[in-house]
Amino acid sequence: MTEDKKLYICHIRGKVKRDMNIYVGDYVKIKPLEDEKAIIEKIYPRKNALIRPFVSNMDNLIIVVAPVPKPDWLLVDKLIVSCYIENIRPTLCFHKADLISREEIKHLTKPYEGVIRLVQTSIKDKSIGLKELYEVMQGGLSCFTGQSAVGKSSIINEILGKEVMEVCDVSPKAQRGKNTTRHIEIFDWGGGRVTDTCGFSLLELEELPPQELTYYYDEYMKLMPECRFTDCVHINEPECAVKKAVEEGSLSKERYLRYISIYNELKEKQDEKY
Ligand SMILES: Nc1nc2c(ncn2[C@@H]2O[C@H](COP(=O)(O)OP(=O)(O)OP(=O)(O)O)[C@@H](O)[C@H]2O)c(=O)[nH]1
Ligand SMILES: [Mg+2]
Ligand SMILES: [Zn+2]
Repeated sequence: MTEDKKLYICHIRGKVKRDMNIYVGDYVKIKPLEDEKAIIEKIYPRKNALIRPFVSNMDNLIIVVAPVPKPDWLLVDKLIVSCYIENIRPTLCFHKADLISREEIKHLTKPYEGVIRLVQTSIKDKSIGLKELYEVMQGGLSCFTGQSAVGKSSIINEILGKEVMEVCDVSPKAQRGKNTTRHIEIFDWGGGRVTDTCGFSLLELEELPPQELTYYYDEYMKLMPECRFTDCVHINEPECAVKKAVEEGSLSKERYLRYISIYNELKEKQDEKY
């Protein structure tokens, strides 16, 4: 799509493709041919990119969870870390908020309070949260991600006021979704651009030294000056302020246990390498 919003079906020059993978969201230089066709001649440097979802140049990543399917919080935590590594603003969107009470949602999202931006939304009960979501999405490119069947495509259709994306037609009673969305497309919604993506549940973090994981947990960084060791990773060290806060209940134990499991995953990767 050009700046004047003209659409071209593009092919990419072999040489360009060999040098660099092309992402959804890339800014490119094109050479128009006849019949709205064009050739991509160059991919401009990107400010960020993720492999899952396969999108670049994002401003917001909106991580969607819902009461059904059951939230995969490990996936959420990994996505938050990926955002911070790539300089993307994460937002946690608790969707299908019409299905459970406000108190239950508050309880479920408590570990993220004061950590990342939170919104609650529903398209069945439109009085819930859509306004806040639009505020989050102002300007730039917002990308929706999360497990299959949490309602990403339903939200995109609501934002655009028309059925641009196919939505899972059966109510997903089963815990796992059906992977209805199979392509990624960017739309203009008036306040910026937005893209739906394909649902997934497995995410391998990019290479990151395990001892650096703590830098991507704002709530741990705040306490770190109180840890006895300046390079504390909050696992086996004595006199650790993070562990103390977890024991006392002022930090979420679940999120801390997931932190340890991500740490171990990164450590294993590192050990494999050397
Ligand atoms: N109760 C309730 N159900 C919703 C809401 N939004 C979506 N759903 C239902 O959730 C199901 C899944 O919606 P989709 O929009 O297809 O989910 P998705 O996240 O795009 O799924 P994938 O494309 O497979 O990744 C559908 O049956 C929707 O009708 C909501 O606000 N409340
Ligand atoms: Mg979808
Ligand atoms: Zn510590």
